[in-house]
Amino acid sequence: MNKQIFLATNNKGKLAEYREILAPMGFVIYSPKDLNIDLDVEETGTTYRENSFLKANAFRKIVPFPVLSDDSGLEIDALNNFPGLFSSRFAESCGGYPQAYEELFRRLEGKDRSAHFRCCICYVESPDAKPLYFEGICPGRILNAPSGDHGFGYDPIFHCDEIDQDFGLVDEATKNKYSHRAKALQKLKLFFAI
Ligand code: ITT
Repeated sequence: MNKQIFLATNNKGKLAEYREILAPMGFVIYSPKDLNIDLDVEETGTTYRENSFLKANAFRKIVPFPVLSDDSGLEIDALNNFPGLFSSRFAESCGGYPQAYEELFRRLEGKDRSAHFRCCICYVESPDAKPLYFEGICPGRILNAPSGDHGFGYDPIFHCDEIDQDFGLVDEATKNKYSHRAKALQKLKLFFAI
């Protein structure tokens, strides 16, 4: 099988995680930056699936490799799964992640802090191929204050239940075993039979 894959993301944190998880299986992951592509796909979908397809499909039309895309987010139970699909846009609207953490802490005062990360991967092998989806969830809770600075995005305020550790404090290899992305990628690996 073709072990060259294009990852349709402009998020450096995601790219690093895909490389770390897939490189040991011999995959070479290209990013938009590697191919000098400057494309930011508008996420007009109302579900992770729709947005992941929009990204994979837009890039698959212009690159010579099978494409993976990743639409993901942090869903907080007490906030009706907010910021969810808007996780990236919410941080931007707050002026950055530290401000977004503070705003979430404020909204969560006196409320239950259960939350989970969700990831939907879309795989489009060829321009006319049917898109395939692989999903993963990582349950946990929102901390009372940021902890550590590992990972990216909302990692510093997330405590992962499965390993009983803060994502802001764990090393890359540990996050990449238990994260929502790791779980979605495990399903992709089963599909690829690798
Ligand atoms: P691309 O669309 O270019 O891939 P993006 O960051 O805009 O990059 P999304 O629209 O899927 O991607 O938004 C996902 C956001 O959810 C991301 O920017 C983080 O804020 C958050 N997020 C997703 N996975 C995360 C993780 O593993 N750790 C921390 N935050 C995460």
